Amino acid sequence: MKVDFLWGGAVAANQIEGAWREGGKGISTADCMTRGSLTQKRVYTDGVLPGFEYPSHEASDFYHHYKDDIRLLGEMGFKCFRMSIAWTRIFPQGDEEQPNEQGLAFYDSVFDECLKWGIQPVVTLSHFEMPYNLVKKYGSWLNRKTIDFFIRYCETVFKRYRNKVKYWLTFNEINFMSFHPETGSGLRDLTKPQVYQAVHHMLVASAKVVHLGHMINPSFQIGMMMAYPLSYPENCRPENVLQQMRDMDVHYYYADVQVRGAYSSKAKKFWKRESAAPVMENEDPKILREGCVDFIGFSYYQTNVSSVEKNRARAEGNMTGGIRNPYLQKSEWGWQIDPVGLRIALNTLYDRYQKPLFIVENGLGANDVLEKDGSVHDPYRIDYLRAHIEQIKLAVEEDGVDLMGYTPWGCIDLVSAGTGEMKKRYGFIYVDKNDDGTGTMERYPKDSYYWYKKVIASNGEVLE
Ligand code: BGP
Repeated sequence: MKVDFLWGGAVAANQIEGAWREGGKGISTADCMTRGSLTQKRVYTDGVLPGFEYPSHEASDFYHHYKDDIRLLGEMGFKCFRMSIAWTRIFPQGDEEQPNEQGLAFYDSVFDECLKWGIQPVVTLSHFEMPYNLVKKYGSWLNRKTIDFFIRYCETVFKRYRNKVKYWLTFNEINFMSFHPETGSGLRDLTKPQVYQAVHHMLVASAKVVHLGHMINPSFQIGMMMAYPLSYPENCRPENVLQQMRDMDVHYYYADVQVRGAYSSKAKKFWKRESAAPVMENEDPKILREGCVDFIGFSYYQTNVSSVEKNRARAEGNMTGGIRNPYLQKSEWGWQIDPVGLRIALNTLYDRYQKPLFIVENGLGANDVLEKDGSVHDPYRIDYLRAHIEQIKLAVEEDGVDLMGYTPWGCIDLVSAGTGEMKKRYGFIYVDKNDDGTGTMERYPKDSYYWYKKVIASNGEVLE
């Protein structure tokens, strides 16, 4: 791997910070998401209501533990740390003229701590949350005004952290953001035209932010972030191959704009077929053209199967489920594990866009056990990550893919976005916090912590 390969891990503010009302923070959409489970969906309530459990309110309490947490990451040898800024710490209501200094000061300290350990922050500007007030008062991304509020927030943090942060991502998993309540847009039950409209506003916002960031600091590297649920045709039946192409087109819709700076001809056909063309301003094509990203960040957890056949067995997955693949094992939460698929994903994305790639999420959610002596034995996680890193190396070294870095998801245990559970753990670092609210919040390195430390130290050579 390249000498400057960015080995690290990833988290998101609403899933790790807690302290939902401290430091002047406002209520975010993520603060209104209840706890769920594999069988019970999380609910987005109309504000924070009595009688509901909201896991983001305390989460893993990174807000009060960040120094120790970053020290543990530093001791593991992290080169980078992907995290997000909670928009509501900077603009609590979203529509203020002036930012909240306490929120800005908090992230100053977090970044300083990272830099002290030689860790580059990789910062997501919007990870599954936004000020609740913007949803209530303006209608979230359906309203073009939200673009301006987002720009004001991004300009504030770009200027403030211009010498501390080099790597930025605009919207987390933008291809899921507008459709699923757990992704924080606060929008539900949208019609097709509304979906395209909200997405258009987000794409314009993303492009404007990329352009602005480059003006503020030309050495900023600003990427997009998509979930990449690669799908395979069920077999060589041409209709299934065509279906696979159609299933992937849904995801390329976003990346095509963010990487190439314009909607594809196919996207325009979608609008026509569905009578759902978004309303655009005259300047929008120019904005999109001038706001192309520097790199492509993506999450990769599992693959799906595409088929026109009915009644296929189903599998769970990241936001969307899919058809069961008989060749693959599943995680405890039913996600299909496919390391070779990651090599295919890297090749496919690189062939299509010829831009540097960054795997900003990957990992295994599992129910870990904290032993009496403080150890956590997670060989399944090591196996999962090892198999994926082997495929990454093949993609880079054998296939020539340009890959910037790798940040496995939830490097410190945190709240699951999909289910709101703590027990669905991804971390190298165990957080003693249970779904029933018990636990000391103490941190414990798992076996995978010591394993990944060796992986980083050897730049991916030692995987045993
Ligand atoms: C992605 C999100 C993350 C994260 C991850 C794992 O969709 O970007 O925020 O949570 O998936 O999903 P889950 O938490 O549902 O296991």
